[in-house]
This record gives sequence, C-alpha cells and structure tokens, in this order.
Amino acid sequence: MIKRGLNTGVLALAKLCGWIIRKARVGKVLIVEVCGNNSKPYVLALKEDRDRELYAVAEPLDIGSAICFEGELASEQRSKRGIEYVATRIEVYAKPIEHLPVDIAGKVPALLETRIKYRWLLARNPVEKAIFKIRTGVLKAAREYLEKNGFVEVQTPKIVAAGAEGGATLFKVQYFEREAYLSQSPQLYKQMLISSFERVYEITPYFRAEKFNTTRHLNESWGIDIEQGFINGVEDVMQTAENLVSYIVDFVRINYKDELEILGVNLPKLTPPFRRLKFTEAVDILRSEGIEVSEVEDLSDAAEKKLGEIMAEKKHDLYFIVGFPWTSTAFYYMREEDKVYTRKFDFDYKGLEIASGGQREHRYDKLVEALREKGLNPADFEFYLEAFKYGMPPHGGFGLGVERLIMKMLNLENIREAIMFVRDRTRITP
Ligand code: AMO
Repeated sequence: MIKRGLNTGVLALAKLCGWIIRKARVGKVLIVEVCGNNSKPYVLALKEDRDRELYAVAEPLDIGSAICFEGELASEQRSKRGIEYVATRIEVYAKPIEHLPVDIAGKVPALLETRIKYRWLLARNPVEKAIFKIRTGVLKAAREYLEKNGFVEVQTPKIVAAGAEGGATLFKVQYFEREAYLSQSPQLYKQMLISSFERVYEITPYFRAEKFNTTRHLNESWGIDIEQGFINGVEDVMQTAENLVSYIVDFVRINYKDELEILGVNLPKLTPPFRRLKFTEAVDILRSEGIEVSEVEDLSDAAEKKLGEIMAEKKHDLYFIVGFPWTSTAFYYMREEDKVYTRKFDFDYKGLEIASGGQREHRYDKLVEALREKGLNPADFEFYLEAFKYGMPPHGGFGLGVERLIMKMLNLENIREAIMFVRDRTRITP
C-alpha cells in the first residue's frame, strides 16, 4: 500500500524517480540525492556492507543519471537536505553521455545568462524547482478563486486583426494574404464576452514587441485576465483584484511551505482592503520627494519604484493608484464626467505594477468617440464595437501579470527568473 504523508505529498512506500543531483561518501556510506517532481530531494544512505547490491548499482553512477528506486520512508530522518528513504531496489533508466553544463547542486552559482539557458535542466535543483512549483500553485489558486466567485474560463484568439494596447508593441505575423498580429492582451475579446457571460477569465500569454531590456519586461509573458459585468463602479473590480491576489498569496503560503523554505521566503498573509491612492495624490507624494512627474502621462518605472519605497515605509506593500488621466490610457477606459480623468487603476506590489485594469466605456456612442479621440479608426474595431449594440452592461476587469506577481512574492530580482523559457529582446531559444 502506498501512503501519502499528511500535507507533505511524500510517499511512505513507493517507487520514486528522478535524477542524481549529488553523491557523497561518508566513511562506508554512500549518500545519494535524487531530485524528481518533489521539491525536496529524496536521500538514500547506502551502506557498503549492509546494502551491497544497491551500493554496487549506485556507486558508479554519475551525477545526472536518471533512476527510479523502490523503498520506504526512513523511520529516522537524519538528512537536513531532503527526505530520507530506505531503498529496496534501484533501476537505472538513463546515463548522461556528457558532463552536465551547469552545477545542479548549486555549489557554483551560475550567472543569470546560464541559468536562463539551462533552466529546464537546472530545474533538477530544489531552488529552481521551487519557483516553478509555486508558479503552478499561483495558477491553481487563481483558477480556484475565480471559479468559486462565478467566473467562467474562456480562451480567446492569439492571432488577431487589431491590437488593444497600442500599435508600437504589436508583433506582426503574415496571415495568408493579409497582415495580422500576435495578441497583446485578450482585452477586446474578454469585453465582447460580457455580452453573454456575467464574468469571465482567461489565463493567457501576452506578446509585446517592447524593445527595451529591463528586469521587469518580457516579450512573451502570461496574464490572469478577468472581466466582470453588472458592476456598480471601479471599486467592484479593485475588490476582485485585491481578493484574488490575497487568495493566491495565502494559497502559496499554506500549500507551498517546503518550497518557500527552500527559497528562504517569508510570505506574510495579506489583509485587504489595500490603500487606494488617487493618481493626483501619487503625483503630489512623488513631487514632495523631489521626483519629477507629469500630470498627464503614466508614471515612469523609476517613479513607480520610488512610490513603492515611500509606500513601504508606511507599511503598504500593496496599493492601488486609481484615476489615471485620459491622456495616459488606452481608449477603452471609462472617463469621468470631467473627461480629464478615467476609471483606470494600477495595482502595485513592492513598487512594481502587477496588474492594471478599470471600468470600461460600455456606451456605444461614447466608445466610438473615444476611439476617434485616440486617433484610431472605428472601422478597424467593427467586430468589437458590434458587441456593444445589444445590451452591454457596465463592466470592468484587469490583467494580472503572472511573472510580475511571482517576482514580487518570491523577491526575485529579475522577471526572467519567474518563467521557464524566456522570450526577451535577445532570446528566442531555447
Ligand atoms: P497592461 O498592459 O498594463 O494592461 O498589462 C497588464 C499586466 O500584464 C503584465 N505585463 C507584463 N509583464 C511582463 N512583461 C511585459 N512586457 C508585460 N506587459 C504587461 C503587467 C501588467 O500590469 N488590457 C489591459 C488589462 C485590463 O485593463 O484588463 C492590459 O493589458 O503585470
């Protein structure tokens, strides 16, 4: 019988598989660390005289060998590095034909460049693996929260005829005889679906031809996008955003204790509601600190970071900036009566925008006017505009950046650490 330990996912009696990441001899004992799907490695302590047969199999194996073993959880757990098993059988599935290009045990720290190139291999290392296991948990938690709250999962096209977030960052693709683009955001489609669903969500890649090379941008990133109909205002949407993020953080805090420990991350429980700052207030705060900011443009990365430091001093790790000027936003945000400010918000975590969203313009005439004012041709958006003709309720939503959320939760320095295969200015392989 195979028994699973409470909350640990550890198998008491099992066949377990993975790769040898470390081998050490302590006197007559051979310590073999095997890393499989579990974040903590399995540890086998084989005594030369007692476990003669198994010792003979394991002793000549190189780091990187793919093996399975059958065994039982050791009654006495002596290893600090992993979970100790008493093996009864070892089977070798594959041996490396070359030396591994990176040090999986992590004794020699690899440069970020190397880590990005060999992430798929380095994920044998508990630290690297922990990040990706938590990434899975983030998506699982998001789905769980959204399903519990009446959101329906949808999938929208990734090859599109029009962009929603500005022409400068569109990747062009040749689509038979015509030009098309890779989707920057499910924005237009998720809004269209609010003509038949009350609430939708999508977990989706975004493709953005942003030319710069920063620690917070990718050219292919993932978003948790939601759209929510029948709202009374932007506040309803901000509540969904803060509750969703708090749920995700709590889910990871409770279910990924081993991984957080491996990463040395202390993830405090979040307690919404978070502070709402008006855009004009954010401008005043930054100016009072001597930072130059415009009243009509979005905050620069540097200003955003500085605001994060100021807010952190006041014990606000997470906060919203709401009421962005119309001059700084996309066409689809609802404008206030004054036409100067909009119902767009940013949601920041430790000085980084992790999500942005807001209430949308749902009135057909005003939407057409907004497109024109932004210099866009309503004819290019006909398929989208049509959805606003047949009873479109007030609605709003947001896009939450998966890698940015993980980066801030786990205190990673570079967004590239939060995704397995990086697409940035210089990388399209591996
Ligand atoms: P926005 O363009 O702000 O809004 O994107 C939403 C969120 O997605 C993440 N993100 C990125 N992460 C890494 N690299 C990038 N290049 C990148 N671009 C975006 C960020 C950001 O906050 N349609 C709106 C959302 C909405 O209103 O619903 C949109 O796409 O975390």
